[in-house]
Amino acid sequence: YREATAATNRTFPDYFKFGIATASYQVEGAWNEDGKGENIWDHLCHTNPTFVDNGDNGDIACDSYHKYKEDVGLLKDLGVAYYRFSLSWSRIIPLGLAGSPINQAGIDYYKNLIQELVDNGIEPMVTIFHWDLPETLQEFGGFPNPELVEHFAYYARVVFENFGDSVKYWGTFNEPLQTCHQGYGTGTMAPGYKSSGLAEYKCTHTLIKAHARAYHIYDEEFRPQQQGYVGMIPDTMWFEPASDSPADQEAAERALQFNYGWYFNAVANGNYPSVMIERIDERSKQQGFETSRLPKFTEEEIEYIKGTYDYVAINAYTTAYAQAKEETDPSVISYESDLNVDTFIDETWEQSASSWLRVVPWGLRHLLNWLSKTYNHPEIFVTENGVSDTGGLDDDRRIYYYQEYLSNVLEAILDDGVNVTRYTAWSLLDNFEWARGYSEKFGMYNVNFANPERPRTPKASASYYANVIASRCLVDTCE
Ligand code: GBH
Repeated sequence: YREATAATNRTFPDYFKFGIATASYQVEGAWNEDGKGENIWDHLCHTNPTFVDNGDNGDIACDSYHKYKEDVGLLKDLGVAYYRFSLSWSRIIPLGLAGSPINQAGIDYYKNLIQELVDNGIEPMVTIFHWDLPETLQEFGGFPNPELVEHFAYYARVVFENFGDSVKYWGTFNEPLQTCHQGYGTGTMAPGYKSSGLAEYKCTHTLIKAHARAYHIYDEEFRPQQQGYVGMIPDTMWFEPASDSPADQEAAERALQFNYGWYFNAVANGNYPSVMIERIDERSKQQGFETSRLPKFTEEEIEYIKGTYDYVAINAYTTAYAQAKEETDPSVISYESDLNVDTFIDETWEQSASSWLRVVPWGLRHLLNWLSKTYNHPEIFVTENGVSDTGGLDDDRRIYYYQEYLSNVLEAILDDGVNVTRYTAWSLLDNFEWARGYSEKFGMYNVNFANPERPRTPKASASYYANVIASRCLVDTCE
């Protein structure tokens, strides 16, 4: 199919699993059917239609709520070992509140989907939260309100109880960086709050405690019977030092810590990265705060949070250069100035349909090596990786992207000794790409959003991926 290079003509080890992902709000539709409650994306799209390009919303999306059997058929055609999808909190608990009523129809929908997967030999990998917070919880303040820990604990228990016999791989939070930084910092995602350097730190503080709480609930109440695995699913781009200078090297490491380490250092070691604590404490003091803008975990909390993961996950799409810069005005209150790193890209890197996403395959290999080194050689799952275009079935550039990124995964495994055991493509279907609506396409299957039946059509990348999975090889012939 494509010319073999040194990297691409070797095979993936037998234990290695290929999967593909979606998320509830992006594909399900049925936004108010069968008792589902409103979530923050329903609310945002309906009350502020200019927030999303073209006034798009997820009311119908891919209609996977009704077409899940067909979706499982597509997964079967691909030959994936597992399907990573997320649960809609407000479909299961319409108000979201701890102790509030459970919607049986919502439970049934996911039971049916899981059964259909199991019947077809596809393992379910379930994300508990992928950004669609019940609107009622947002009215109570959302993630910056510490009460959210209790609401999430209630929700987590309900899903472990109902689905845990069949689900062995759980992810608590998808890309918590986006939930907090974009949701409550830059305001570019629902609920759209702009409180950089303030609410976003409180958001993260609550979210990490909620994660740890769910992990312990699983550990104590469900793991003995269910024998599954629980992790968090953070994301970062790779930050490549702009030069060999110690200042640029340090800037790149600091950027990784402010993005990935903000979440995963807490999960692994019980606290925020020391570079975050030092910088934000110091800047807060200069700014006249009595206590740091970065909340503190107590010793007890640190012990409780430390080690709450059974695998290390990474959503990774792209790369930027990182460069040291002069300290900006110390009075500025924002995450960006707390971090204080210049980032830029190489304009020759291939573009996608997403402004933030350049095609930089080698970045993934660097990132996997960094994760392995930073977190003591754990088992690593790539939980999302993929590329957007503006549409069309002959998606040649998507095939190129997958081949080259997977080739770097293979080199990380075979040449660098990184223990990557899973790779998850984003995404099965063209879907609701958040603030970009339906304009950016990530799917291996095209969805015709103009047709009420939402027909799916395989793109060339679907048959490429099916071939890779069947042969465990990225080119026509492997050695
Ligand atoms: C993931 O986010 C999500 O998990 C998934 O739901 C999504 O569909 C997929 O990837 C594709 O985007 O607008 O300049 O502020 C990927 C990581 C990082 C992508 C933040 C959007 C916002 C850039 N995201 N980014 S900007």
